Amino acid sequence: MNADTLDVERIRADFPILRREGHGRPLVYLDNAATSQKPEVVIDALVEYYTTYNANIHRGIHALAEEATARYEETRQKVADFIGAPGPECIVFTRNTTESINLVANAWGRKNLGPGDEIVLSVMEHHSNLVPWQFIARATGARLRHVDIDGEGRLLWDDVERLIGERTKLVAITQMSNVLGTINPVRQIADLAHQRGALVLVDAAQSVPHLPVDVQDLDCDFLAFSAHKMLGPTGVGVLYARRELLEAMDPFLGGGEMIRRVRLEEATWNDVPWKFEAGTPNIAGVCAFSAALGYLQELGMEQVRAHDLYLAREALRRLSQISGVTVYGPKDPEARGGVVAFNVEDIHPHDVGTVLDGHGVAIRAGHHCCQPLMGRLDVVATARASFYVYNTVEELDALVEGIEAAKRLFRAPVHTRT
Ligand code: C6P
Repeated sequence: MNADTLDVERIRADFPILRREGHGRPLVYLDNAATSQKPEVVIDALVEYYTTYNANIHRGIHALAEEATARYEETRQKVADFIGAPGPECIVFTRNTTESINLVANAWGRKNLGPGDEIVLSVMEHHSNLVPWQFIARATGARLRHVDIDGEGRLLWDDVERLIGERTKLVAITQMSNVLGTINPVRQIADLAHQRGALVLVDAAQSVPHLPVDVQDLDCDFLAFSAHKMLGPTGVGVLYARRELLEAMDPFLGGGEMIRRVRLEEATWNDVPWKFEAGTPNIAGVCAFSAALGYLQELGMEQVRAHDLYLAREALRRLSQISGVTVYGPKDPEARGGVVAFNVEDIHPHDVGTVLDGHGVAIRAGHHCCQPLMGRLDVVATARASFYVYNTVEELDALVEGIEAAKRLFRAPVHTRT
């Protein structure tokens, strides 16, 4: 697909923040893998909650509480529909992807892992899909194995086949790398893992916002993502899990809402998914997430993907024409999402980021919470531009201009006094 598929000018008008400037220039927001901006309908939905039906959920017997509960539970159904889950009971609301993965590591891992068992991860994982497994491996005696990548940042299939074996209990893998942009063959990995008796957790923090994702097509057992990367509010995460797994798992956090009956010395648990939602959740955030899902559904996830692909292709083309720029990840834009990590020869990525910021261009620079991957790429850090539905090719030109400016600034000849 070479043409743009979204009416980007119309979309941009829905995002109030895009009207502001960055250092006196039009804001060019290319840090969407960190968090996306929010359309007016989402901001309005937050205000609507607090101004018209603010109440705690599942507890009250008054009209406001009933309305808040209904809207919260409607969003659960909408999330289930968005990812093709069989029903709302498979959807647990958390704070973010990180908490969703920690929930599985604790509630499933502690019960099901022991010495000699193996958890297969990859070297491209975000810290959120590495550190929780390190905790659990230490607590249970399980062993961590890591699939390596090739020179273009794709998983080594030989490693996948070699490492997923009889001892593997879980494969936990990202569907789209937040650095390389690589889209991993999750369905094939799930088929192999299931043949060998292991479960599959998908870190979908970057994929659900950018690709059509159907958990039944992927045949995954767990899938985690965050609302804030897909036009929704911060503080709302999702864990999808197969119902029978949720039912067999012990709770993660204890407190109000997750119980059926409590005595001084013991308690029994609520039904799923509420068994995993202890305490008052982010009601406003969940209700406003509904508006974000509606917005994306109206655009169409196929079109969102096509737009990302269009920008990724254009970005790769433009960056490859700048001397001294190294781009990481697959060369084929079809094999990646709208994330482009790069370095400029002899200039620290933080300096690149600072110069770009001066041009009004917001990117991320650093290790992107992927320190092992940085080690594997043999870099300390990278710069990273990441796109979403409101970005344009003109903004890519601003990115290129900023990189050229950084090169001029940092490569200027050093004058010595004679
Ligand atoms: N990556 C980035 O700039 P949270 O913070 O829990 O919403 O998402 C964590 C997470 C997990 N997996 C992947 C693949 C991710 O990209 C992220 C978040 C951001 O790349 C912030 S570090």
